[in-house]
Amino acid sequence: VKLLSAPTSPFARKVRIVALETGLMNRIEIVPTATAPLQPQSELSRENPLGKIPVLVLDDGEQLFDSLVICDYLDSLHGGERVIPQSAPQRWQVLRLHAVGAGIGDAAVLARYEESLRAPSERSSTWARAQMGKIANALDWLEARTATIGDPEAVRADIGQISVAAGLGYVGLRFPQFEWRPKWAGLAAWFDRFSQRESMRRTAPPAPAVQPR
Ligand SMILES: N[C@@H](CCC(=O)N[C@@H](CS)C(=O)NCC(=O)O)C(=O)O
Repeated sequence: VKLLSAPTSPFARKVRIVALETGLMNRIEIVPTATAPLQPQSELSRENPLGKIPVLVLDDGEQLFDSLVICDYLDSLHGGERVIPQSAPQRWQVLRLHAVGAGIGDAAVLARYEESLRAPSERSSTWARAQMGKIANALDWLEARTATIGDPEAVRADIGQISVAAGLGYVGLRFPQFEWRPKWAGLAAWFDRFSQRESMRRTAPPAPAVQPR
């Protein structure tokens, strides 16, 4: 199968982490794919009508998206403990945690697009600030529940942990000036430990190029 992906996408990273955690990575060919958020008729829209990555293209040509659907599919292909728990109440708790991590990713991607894709005259700092406010709220929510996010060194990571880690990694990559660690120190400690996992180290996004002054 082929994974249409980009090294900096938090959603594609989540899928790659799941593939590594479940031993499926060697069955997946990574296809670097550019997105074009301002061009709804991009080539990518033939694979996913929403024009977004990640997309998993199966051997019969069928496309799977979005990232949670891909993770659920991959989770059905291995015989080990599930990344997405099958039974309540863990299932709802883990999927809710997943939603918070994915929401951090969504807000950060929207704020990033506002800064990097719009013409300066069209940019809204109010919009970007609101997205960063949502991220701050999510960090508050997570900080209050750090003890229940789950053991960062557990043999089997779950999709909630993976989603939160991918979201936090993206915030650090795109908004280094948003110094979240001192304020949300419990979460930062959890993230540092989770980041030691091999699946996290092997999917770490490339460091951004130093901006010329
Ligand atoms: N809900 C989607 C979100 C995917 C997403 O937002 N991907 C971004 C890259 S990080 C993208 O492809 N953006 C292109 C666009 O918005 O046109 C998922 O979980 O897969």
